[in-house]
Amino acid sequence: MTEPLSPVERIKAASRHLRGTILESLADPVTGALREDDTQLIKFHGSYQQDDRDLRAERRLQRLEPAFQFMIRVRVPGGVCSAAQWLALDAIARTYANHSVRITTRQAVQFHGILKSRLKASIADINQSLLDTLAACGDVNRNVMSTTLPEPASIRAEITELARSLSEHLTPRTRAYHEIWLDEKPLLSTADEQEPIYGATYLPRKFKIAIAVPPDNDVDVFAHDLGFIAIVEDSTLVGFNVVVGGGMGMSHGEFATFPRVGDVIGFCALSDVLAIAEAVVTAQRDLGDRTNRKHARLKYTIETLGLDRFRQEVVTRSGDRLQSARPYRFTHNGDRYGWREDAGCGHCTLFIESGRVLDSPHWQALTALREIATQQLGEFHFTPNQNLVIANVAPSARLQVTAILARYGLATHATSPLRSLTLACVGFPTCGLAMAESERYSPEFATRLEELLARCGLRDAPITVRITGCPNGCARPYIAEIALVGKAPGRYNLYLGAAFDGSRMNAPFAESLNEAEIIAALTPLFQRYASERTNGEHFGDFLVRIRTVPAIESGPAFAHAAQALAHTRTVGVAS
Ligand code: SRM
Ligand code: SF4
Repeated sequence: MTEPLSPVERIKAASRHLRGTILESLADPVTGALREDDTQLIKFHGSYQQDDRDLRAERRLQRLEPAFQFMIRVRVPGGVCSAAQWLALDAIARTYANHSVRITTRQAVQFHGILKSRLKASIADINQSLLDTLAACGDVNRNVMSTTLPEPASIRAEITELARSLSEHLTPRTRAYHEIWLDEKPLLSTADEQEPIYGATYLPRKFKIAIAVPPDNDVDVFAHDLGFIAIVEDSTLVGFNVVVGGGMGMSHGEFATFPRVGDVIGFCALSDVLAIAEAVVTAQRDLGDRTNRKHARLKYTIETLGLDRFRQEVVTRSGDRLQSARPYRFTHNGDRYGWREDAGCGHCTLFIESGRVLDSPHWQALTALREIATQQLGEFHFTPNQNLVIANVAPSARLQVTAILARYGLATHATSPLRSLTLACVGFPTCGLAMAESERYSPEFATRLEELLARCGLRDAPITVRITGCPNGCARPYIAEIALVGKAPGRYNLYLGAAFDGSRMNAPFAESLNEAEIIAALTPLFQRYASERTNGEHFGDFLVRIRTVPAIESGPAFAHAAQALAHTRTVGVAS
């Protein structure tokens, strides 16, 4: 018996290329929410319906509907934004949203707290600035990531251009977006409207692409459905190794779900990148699981088919454009902070804790960046690690930028290497899926770890730390050396032992710990690391070498380890 399609497939199919009844939902003054089916469709337009979870209980008591509000995600391929575009984002944050701009783990930006009545104006203003939100969420290709790092500038320019081309090539062709948000005259009939790459029901699930340039793996290329690893020979970009099948999401206690690092399936020439991307996307469109959304990402398609069969599919669909993979080596993860010079310009990477740009009593980030943008002192590049580069600053403007940053309390460096390598997802109060605090807890947890490291003589140890409020993995936690994944308020599962460069996953270590228990678990490990590590050995590799955790190389092995840990706990409770 064939399984029925998942309910979202029905909604997509009936939506007339993502129109649904969004216009009617927006016009309804009785509620701050959308009609149920439209809450699915609006994701493709770059927005999520949310409610303020801090207010839920109180509003329930008052018999009010939840405090509905919307998150808007702006698509920014390669994270590149002009000063004028930043000014538009800043104005939207202060006019329609909660007075903050949130740089995401995918080099995009989000606004939170937008009321339904202000959604249309917000999206129109974003488009006015020549950015958009179409396909920032939904079952389509999402914001394409590319490194903000590599010198020389010519390679970075090529990579950024490629990110834009991939993004453009894989953007849905529906006019629904323009009709709903930008007042384009509606088509008389959508029957002839074409979605050449996606078809009427788009992809089975979200799809993500990143481009990395060794030795930096700042984009976490192995966490993506499709990754491109640049191969530079004699200072020329010749092509890319192709990575498929990465993904982070899983569900606690559901061992058929797991994170997975992608596999390198070959090399393609620069001119073949779009063809390869289309081949991978259409293979996933046709072969992905549309019956179960928890089994619908490309990583499960590959686990089901087998990597060889999937590779063959890509070869066939792309017209035989895959060659043997070429050698590459990653040595660095995360961003490189402070000023760097290249092509006669300065680029200043700022540390923005958890990507939240706002004005507070201690630092006035919105004000500082507005001043830099108003004076056109540089461009704004969002990094894959929630930070911001003031890019392409002329030598004559460098002192001005430095003075503005200092005046408003913005730092180029975090208080420790560990904090600079810490990512946290949004979590409470906006994320509907959060089980524990993440962004709001992360600074405090980093302080606890800094104190512990200092006590162990490891003050300057570069260790990757990621915190998420639930197992969906928005801060890519399963490739961090230390990860906290929310289980319940104040309780986290602890994962340890990923490779520093993001190429190997961590392993489940302990479940449902509170802060004191996490610190107690890490203390002896840091102490041993301080005295027993070899020269240059990273914490994750050390934990694997001393067999504190196994080296987890595949998704099913991760699930197996999680199951074994859960079993130990159950047996422990029973006895
Ligand atoms: Fe994410 C869902 C925030 C990057 C895996 N993610 C969500 C939602 C929309 C919650 C929801 O579905 O209701 C979160 C909105 C929170 C809020 O209030 O803003 C959310 N995800 C984020 C961001 C903002 C986290 C951040 O702190 O920066 C990131 C936005 C990226 C962007 O600009 O496009 C973000 N999400 C990621 C990543 C990391 C990445 O893409 O590199 C992942 C893991 C990689 C992957 O996709 O496998 C990720 N998000 C998920 C998942 C699990 C998907 C899965 O395969 O199981 C969900 C839940 C879902 O899709 O059902 C989710
Ligand atoms: Fe929300 Fe979970 Fe993603 Fe955090 S990891 S933003 S809690 S969905």
